[in-house]
Amino acid sequence: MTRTNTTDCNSHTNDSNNIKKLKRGFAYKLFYQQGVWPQNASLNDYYLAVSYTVRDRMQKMFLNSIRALQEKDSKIVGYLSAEFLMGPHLHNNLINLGLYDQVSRAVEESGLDIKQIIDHEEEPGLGNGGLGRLAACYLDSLATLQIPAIGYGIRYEFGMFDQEIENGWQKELGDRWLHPGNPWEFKKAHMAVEIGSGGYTERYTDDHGNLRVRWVPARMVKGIPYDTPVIGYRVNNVNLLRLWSAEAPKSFDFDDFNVGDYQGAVHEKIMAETITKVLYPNDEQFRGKELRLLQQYFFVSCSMQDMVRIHLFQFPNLDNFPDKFAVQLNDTHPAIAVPEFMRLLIDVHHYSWEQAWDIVTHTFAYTNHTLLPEALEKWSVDMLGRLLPRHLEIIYEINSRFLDLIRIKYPGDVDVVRRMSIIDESGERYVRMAHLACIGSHAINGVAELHTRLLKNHTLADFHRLWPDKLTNVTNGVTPRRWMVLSNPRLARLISSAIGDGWITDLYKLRKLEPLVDDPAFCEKWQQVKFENKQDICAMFSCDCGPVFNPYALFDVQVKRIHEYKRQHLNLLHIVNLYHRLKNNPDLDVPPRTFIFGGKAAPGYTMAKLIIKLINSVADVVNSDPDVKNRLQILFIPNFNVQIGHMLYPMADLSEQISLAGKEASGTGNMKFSMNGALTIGTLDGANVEIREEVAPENFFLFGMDVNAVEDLRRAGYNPQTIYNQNEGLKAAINLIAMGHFSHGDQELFRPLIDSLLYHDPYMVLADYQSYVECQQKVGEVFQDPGRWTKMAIRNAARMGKFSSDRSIADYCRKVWKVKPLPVELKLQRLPENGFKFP
Ligand code: GL9
Repeated sequence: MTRTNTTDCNSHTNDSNNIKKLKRGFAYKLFYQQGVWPQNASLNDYYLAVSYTVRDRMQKMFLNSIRALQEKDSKIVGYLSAEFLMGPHLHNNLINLGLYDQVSRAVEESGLDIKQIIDHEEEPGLGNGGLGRLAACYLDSLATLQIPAIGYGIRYEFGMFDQEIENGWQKELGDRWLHPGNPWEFKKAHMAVEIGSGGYTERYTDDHGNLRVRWVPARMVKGIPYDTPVIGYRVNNVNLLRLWSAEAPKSFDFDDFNVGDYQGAVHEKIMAETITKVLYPNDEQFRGKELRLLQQYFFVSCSMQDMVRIHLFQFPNLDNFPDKFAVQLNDTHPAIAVPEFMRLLIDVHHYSWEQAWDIVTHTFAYTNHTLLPEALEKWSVDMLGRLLPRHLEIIYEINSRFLDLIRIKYPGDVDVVRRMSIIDESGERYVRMAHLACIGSHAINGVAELHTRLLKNHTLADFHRLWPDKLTNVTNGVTPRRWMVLSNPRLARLISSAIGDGWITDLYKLRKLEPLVDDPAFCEKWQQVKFENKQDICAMFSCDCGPVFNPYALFDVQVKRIHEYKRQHLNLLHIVNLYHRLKNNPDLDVPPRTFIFGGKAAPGYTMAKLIIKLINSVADVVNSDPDVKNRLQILFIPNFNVQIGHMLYPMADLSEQISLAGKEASGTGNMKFSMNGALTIGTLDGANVEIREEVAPENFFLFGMDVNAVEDLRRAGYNPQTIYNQNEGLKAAINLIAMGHFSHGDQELFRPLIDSLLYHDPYMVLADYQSYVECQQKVGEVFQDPGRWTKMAIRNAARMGKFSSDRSIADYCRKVWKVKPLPVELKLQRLPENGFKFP
């Protein structure tokens, strides 16, 4: 597991030698690559010079990794994901390479500030939230566990929008992450592939008299791969993130240009390039947009063609493809890979249907990430047939063969046929992508125990009954490299000084912290770390005008996408209730609290945007009210992203995981908070259930209904108004909002939200309200006993072993992919003195 044969060495002379080389490297890159003198260089120039220098240090490992793959014929994981929310690269690469200290010294000796340079990086926000960030954590663990892998995705020109808050409302701005230049990617123009769309299919007889089908697309675009090396922690393995960008094929320009239609040529070019222009900012709300389907097909076809090419480089045919590649479908976004691979095998490589189906179903596995019915992807049959006529034919054939199987298995049961069909025929006809993914995969998994159970019993119950062994659980995890070592250096240092640094690659070792709850000196240091982390953020937000945050307060944090099922408004109702009580009773014995929110709302999700407005409106009133000064503060941090997450998880005392039970598939923020010593207030939802199991019930603030209670209440007929009428505290809080207390008397502004709560309350906010408020009361009491709180916090962190993405990836390797590590040796150390002799 440790890096072999590197030039890294702890000896002092080697250190100063390396620092000298690094400094020369910066100067060289600045001069030759950026082409500027130091006195004319911008911060961006320095950032690029440092990054290119670091990137060079990775090349040796990268090339050796490729050679190892070619020499030892080992299996590769192809992780297909429409989103990879990688976060900033420079800092992470420094940590994984073990170069952080040396580079920061070299930077410092060059007269620069490493923090400034690291913070300058524009993060690649190529994901919406949990799903995309999970893919990024998995790439880190794959490399660290020395599993050969390629992450395949889309190189969106505009990633997740930047969020600004204007007059309390969310405003979206385009994310121009590529604008300053991306030093981490390599364009591989020579590996371009061609992707078709539209057109028609035709039957023909080949030279051997075989009847075949071919697709004649109406349009072609080129897919260009951009490779970003993904480096493991202190190992030589470097994996690949290969993102595809769409370009018009050259022929377009030339043909049209020659006939004089310059504008037409440009138009075609623009149309082709829109495919990878922008990330859809939808949060679990499916919208059947044509461009989105094109994006999915584009990156999937590029990736499958790429894997086929890699395979045929080594083998004469595709018979043994599933021995060489395990392909994971990260949600249904890449599910079109099933008919696409069938098409490649049958139409291009001339396999029979049965042979092709055998290869396909041994290749793919599918992860489901949501139970929300409104999130399940279903494409209109008409649209899919128009864009991908051959794929629709193949889907029909898959479906017809599958339904034959069902009819044999369940004779006479027409209802099960209707339910399991890939085609939804209840109204306008749709292709259900989850069914396609299930049928085309050899393994299906949910992302937390509870989620998998609900998939088995509800969403995918028919499939589970048909194939009882196919559906398994792999609980999500997050990488402790980024989410502890990088983001919380104070805590990482404290932990390593107490138990050594083995925990970084074996998070179960954190267990060794447990006995230290009885070591007062250690507990005090633990508190000090948390306090300093809180001070950092207070320093950032202190100014003459705005509120100054009190680092002694309880930092109560909810950061995640804004969505009604995540119930940011439940949190708000508690805040308004607390404010109301403090106003009426200044002697109320509660600790000072700072409530922190962060998160983006999908631009078309009106209710989520209104919730943001409400948070900011309540903040305005509360923060400027002298009656609660220093006792109650609210902060909405704009533009929550990976970078801001680095700051927020380490300074939280309390982690809000308050979704309605049965709605959050897993959650991963919940894990990041606990690892960093925050206590959780949460429902029995997603991975909260397992977190509570690990940390023990007495170290977890549980409230609210469980899935059974939710189900019972819904069956019995849920009426939120009854609860409103019977609960004085709740009534007071809702009335304050409804009467315009936070909207300058405007009683209309928040009416849609209030009406939704009073007359529908789809996520049962009111039903869980009292339990939540009482639980928050308990939180406050425990916080007033710092000794007790600290012990609970240490126990939380100590028992987070299970939630390392290393454990998740080890599970996938064993249960799903059947792949083994391939340790990479550094055979090729440096370039030969006299250069290569080219073959
Ligand atoms: C999600 C689930 O909602 C989360 O509960 C889960 O932790 C992650 C990762 O498995 O996947 N599914 C999903 O569509 N999103 C998730 O976060 N949404 C976004 O990524 C915005």
